[in-house]
Amino acid sequence: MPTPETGGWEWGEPTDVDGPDAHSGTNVWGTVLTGDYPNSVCWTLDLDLDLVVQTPNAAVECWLWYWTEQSFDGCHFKVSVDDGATWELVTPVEGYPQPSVFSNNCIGANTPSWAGNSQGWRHVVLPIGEYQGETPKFRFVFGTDGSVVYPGVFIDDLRIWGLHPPFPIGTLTGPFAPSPITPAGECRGRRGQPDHADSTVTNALGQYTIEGLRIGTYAVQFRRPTFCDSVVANIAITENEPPI
Ligand SMILES: [Ca+2]
Repeated sequence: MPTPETGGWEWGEPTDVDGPDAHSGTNVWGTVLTGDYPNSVCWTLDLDLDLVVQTPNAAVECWLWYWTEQSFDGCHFKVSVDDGATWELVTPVEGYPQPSVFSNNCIGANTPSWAGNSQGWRHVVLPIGEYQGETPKFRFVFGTDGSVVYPGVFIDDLRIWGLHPPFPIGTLTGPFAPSPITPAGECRGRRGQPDHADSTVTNALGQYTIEGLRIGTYAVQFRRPTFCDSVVANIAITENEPPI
């Protein structure tokens, strides 16, 4: 896993008597591990995994402990899908406890955030399924105003679900042969219907297209619905290049 960009965040064992022990193990990510956070800071904790969001139920899950000045110091979670040029706020399943925080450092007016006192560790789930197919960067943002400080924000046991290494995609397409003695290419799968979830038949006597296939070599079986014979062909799917 790549080393995160930390801003002012610290990794280690928290020792502030007013702060938490780790949710599990010994170490956490925290704003300041030994005491209160400073005034007027904008700290970002970035994670760039270079992985693709694969499923609609993909999510970031973690445990959070926070104690901040309720309306003026806080933290939230953002995603960038344009290599860090812009960042979008991600809302946790249970929502942010403070709908309006304004630190004037990182956190602009009326921004939902984790702020106030969490009263212990809280389990947080951040849905990222809407970024399916994207390769997002992740960021915890922590901002404070010019006065009044508290122990801060602590993150532990972070997991991310539904990511996948990027892989190139190809398309299988070809003609449905009208000749009854030419089974290859007439149809794919059973009863002339391609069985891939993303496949479409544009014309029963025309072309078929199966999109979203990972590149590689596949054994493809062609079968006609009223005949017992079939043909198996090894077909290479190349990136964005129809193989046949
Ligand atoms: Ca403050």
